[in-house]
Amino acid sequence: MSIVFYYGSGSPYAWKVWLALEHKGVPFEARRLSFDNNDTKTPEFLAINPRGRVPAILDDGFALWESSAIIEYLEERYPERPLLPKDIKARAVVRRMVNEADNYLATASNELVEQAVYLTPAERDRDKSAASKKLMAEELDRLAKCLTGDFLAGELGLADYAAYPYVRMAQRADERAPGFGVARNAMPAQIQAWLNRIEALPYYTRTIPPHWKA
Ligand SMILES: N[C@@H](CCC(=O)N[C@@H](CS)C(=O)NCC(=O)O)C(=O)O
Repeated sequence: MSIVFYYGSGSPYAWKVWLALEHKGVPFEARRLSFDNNDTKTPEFLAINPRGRVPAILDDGFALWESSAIIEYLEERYPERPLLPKDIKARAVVRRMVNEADNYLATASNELVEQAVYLTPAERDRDKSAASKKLMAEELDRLAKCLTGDFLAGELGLADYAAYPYVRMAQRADERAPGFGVARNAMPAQIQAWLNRIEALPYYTRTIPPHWKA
């Protein structure tokens, strides 16, 4: 039986898992839950993830949530096409980068999205947004320094999938409310080239939030 992957369109946490699933090449069935319809709070879904959040997976009856835990599980359960390097120190570095993405990059990106996408123009706070843009710029500079090759930690893998959605969401914020996010051409050149490399992956288009394509 293939893995059931529960996601919400535009969730960076779910996007990370989707990219990891595609990288692994394991069969899975993606089930989209609507935030607007409160699909994450139905009794059926709460039986899978009592926190009522996506992503979550169901693998042969085993339910798991929290994006980082899901990815670590996938890596151990399906070791082919690894997401992490073999070397113990290189693995630790990737895990550190995942934590940095989930803590610092995510905070900056989520705040930008909040201002640009969820608030009305009248509710937006330029000072708050400027502070998040500054944080985002600092994080992008850190990431740019990691890009000595094509990908963040040498080979394409988890470090890239963990960071990509937050960076792309910061761009999305700018597309939705110009000036409230980070336009791609305002990002460091190395980051722009890296985004292009991720977006050239053969499975990338499948992972784009469906409502962006509508
Ligand atoms: N720490 C969680 C965060 C998951 C999360 O916050 N998901 C949001 C979407 S981005 C969600 O499902 N929200 C639904 C809700 O709050 O009702 C992870 O890494 O999986």
